[in-house]
Amino acid sequence: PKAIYLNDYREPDFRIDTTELTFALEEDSTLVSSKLVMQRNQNAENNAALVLHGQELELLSVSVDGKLLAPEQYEVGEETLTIATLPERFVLEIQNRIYPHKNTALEGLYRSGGMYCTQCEAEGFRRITYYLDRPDVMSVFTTHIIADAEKYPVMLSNGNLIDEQQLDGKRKVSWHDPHKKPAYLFALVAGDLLCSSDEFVTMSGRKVDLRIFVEPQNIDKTEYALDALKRSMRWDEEVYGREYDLDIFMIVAVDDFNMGAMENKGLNIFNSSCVLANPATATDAAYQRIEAIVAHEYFHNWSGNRVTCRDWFQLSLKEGFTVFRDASFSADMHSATVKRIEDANIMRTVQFAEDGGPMAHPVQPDSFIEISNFYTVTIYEKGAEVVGMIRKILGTEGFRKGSDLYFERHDGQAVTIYDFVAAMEDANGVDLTLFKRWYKQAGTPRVSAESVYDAAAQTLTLTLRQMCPDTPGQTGKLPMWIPVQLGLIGGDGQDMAVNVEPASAWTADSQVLHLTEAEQTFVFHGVTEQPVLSLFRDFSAPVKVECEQSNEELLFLLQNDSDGFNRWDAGQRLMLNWIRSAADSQFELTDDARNAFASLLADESLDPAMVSYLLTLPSEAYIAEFSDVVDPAAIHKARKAVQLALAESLQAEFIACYQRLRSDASYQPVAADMAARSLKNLALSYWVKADASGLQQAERQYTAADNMTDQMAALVATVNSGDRAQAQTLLDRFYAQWSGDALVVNQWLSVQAGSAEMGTADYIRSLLQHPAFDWRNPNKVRSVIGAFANQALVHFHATDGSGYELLADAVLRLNEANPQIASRLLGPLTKWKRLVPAQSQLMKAQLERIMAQGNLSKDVYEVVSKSLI
Ligand code: B3K
Ligand code: ZN
Repeated sequence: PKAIYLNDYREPDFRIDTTELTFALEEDSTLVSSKLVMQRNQNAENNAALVLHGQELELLSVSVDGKLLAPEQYEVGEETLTIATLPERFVLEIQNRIYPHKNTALEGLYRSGGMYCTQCEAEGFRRITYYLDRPDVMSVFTTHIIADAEKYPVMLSNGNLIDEQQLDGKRKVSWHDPHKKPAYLFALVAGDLLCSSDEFVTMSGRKVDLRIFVEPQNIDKTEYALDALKRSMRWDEEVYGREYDLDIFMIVAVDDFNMGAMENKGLNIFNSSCVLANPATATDAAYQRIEAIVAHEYFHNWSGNRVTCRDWFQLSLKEGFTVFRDASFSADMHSATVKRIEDANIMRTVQFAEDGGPMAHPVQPDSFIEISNFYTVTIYEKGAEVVGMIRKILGTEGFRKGSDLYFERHDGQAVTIYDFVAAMEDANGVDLTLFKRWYKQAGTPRVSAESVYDAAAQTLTLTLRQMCPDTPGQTGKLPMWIPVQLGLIGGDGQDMAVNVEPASAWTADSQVLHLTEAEQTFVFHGVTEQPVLSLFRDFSAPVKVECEQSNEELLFLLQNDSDGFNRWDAGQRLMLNWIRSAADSQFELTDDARNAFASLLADESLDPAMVSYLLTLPSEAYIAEFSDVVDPAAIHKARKAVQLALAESLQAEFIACYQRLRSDASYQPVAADMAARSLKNLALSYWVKADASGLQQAERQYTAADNMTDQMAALVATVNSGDRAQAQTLLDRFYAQWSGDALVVNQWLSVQAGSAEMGTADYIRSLLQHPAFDWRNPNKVRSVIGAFANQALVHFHATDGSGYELLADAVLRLNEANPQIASRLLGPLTKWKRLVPAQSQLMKAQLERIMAQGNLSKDVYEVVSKSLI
């Protein structure tokens, strides 16, 4: 397999003005006819040949301007169709056959259950027909679908329905999308589906039909997504001034889907787990995920569809920006602080690990072998953080001016990340040249802070140093522009008013200090007493911070910081210190710490969702990020010791908190109730650790629950209590109740597979034999293998290597059938260099075993080969 380089980008030689597709959906195959009205581009050489992309297509015929070409007039390669001699303008017609029933990669046109659906991003359209399958080729699409009228009463594509005809037993429908788009945004669906409808009136007064299509058994699970969609549409109008542009917006839920969802123009296709919910079957976390993904895909209509990417190296242009947009939306719908905590957690556990491993890449990569491997936390989440830093630098109003200019300038175009930055610069008269290093340099910068207080001069001198470690292919990195939002807190717990020198490095409105060099010293004046420093408030930059602060100072920040994010962060740092000091598995809380946490639990003025995060221990994955050599067994033991100490010393407070937050009101998926449930269920999880009365309460909650949030929380608490018999009793009851609902069964699988109490490799192998498991369904693979390798870390890292072997077996099994899923599963094994030597060798051996197999897909090959360097 060969790498593709950004530097090799060339404009396309041809364009496709219109694309007319006809799909005849037959019993075992599909006949695709395409009619492309094409032109040679001005800059193209006169004799440039037309090279179309195509994969696994059975070519039947090619004609140009109505004349059938003889086989010697074109050349069919492994993944191309080349036509050498062509006029300036021409009509190209191609017929080919494809086999959706055999498509297990879930890219292109495939079957999921009884329905047909498509997934074309990034390069799936070439599995449908020969085409210029690249995002800078945009065309107006018309789609005809012909299929059995009874089996496929619903037939959908992008845009508006323009025609419907009956043809003896079959039906033909035609859709037309007036907006030019690249092929990756094409979609087709056919099936026996039901639909929930609603409508939305846009800010200019146009009525838009909203429809969610599902298989009949799921029709009672669409209400929340429809509501989230309407709120997203309104929010994008109010916050970004963006209005929807077609008369209809459709969402379809499918069970077999590689990712969460896809933003096809006017016809979003969703993994059913990311759209279907009702109180009995979906947890609060699922509701929030659905809200965020519905919003994300909808927001793509502007940031992605109307303004798209020039090439796939620009993927973060649409993904980073759209994640940033959906995060702001979620922050507005729930608690902004809690949303920031959740996002920082993902960055600091998953993204920092990626950035420190063999697959580290810049937000704008220079090369890739398989683009599917680059739908990463770096492109998505770090890309969103980079956009967030631009907003920190420009302020909310300046940022909005920049986004207005970006949409206005580039509507209908396929552009680059630097076009986005240029719009931000031009709208604000700011030079972001230095800032652009965030897009080109991989790796997580480290920032260290040292401060000296001078009581006589009433100054605090702060020295900040940054360095960014080498990453594969990148050494000697340059300093980045790092916005450091900060505060100095006085003994009364209040922020001090300060002046900073040099003044040019300080934005007083947002309390942001601009660090732009490897080392810089700043002097704060008017500092009347020795302050406690609160750095990187609101997680103002995706960096690792090194700042010596005592446990007393951390406790002070936990209790007093005006920035909610840093309150939480101080608590995490404190708990991390405890866990590191509990290496002999013994730990006792100091009275001060106990009292501080007790008062947080009792403080009814605080947002319960926030308190729940304040009392949640750092995850094992996060703790691992702080070890030079990772010992998963030691981390697990030490964390457990601290957990037990908290559970025992705060038992009365947890019980009181639990009782206070119990509610007999019926379930509603609204922010305030979700927040209360999250703290109540956190309290329960500690209570079960403290004594047997907790386990009894968990069973009572399980039995009484009228909603999945409380039922699942009780089940998880019981599974994690270590009482295996009671865990099995509830697991059996759960399965008996829910075996008919695939999405709920997936939750049941992942509770077991991801549990440190249950998820051993042997147990996982037994789950893989369970009738509820199915290798063809990505959600099930994620629920079992993904949960095991990413959550049950002590078992994944079992000393006999059984966990690694299990994962490698799964990768090899899926390598050919579904390369994207196979490659994604590999993540945990790629971290082998960070582990203690014995584990490290065992992990490496499994990577080598995979490498030794012939026929590796590009996806798997790229990750394994880069990991072994
Ligand atoms: N753009 C899609 C991702 C497609 C993944 C292709 N392998 C979902 C999203 O980010 O909205
Ligand atoms: Zn996206």
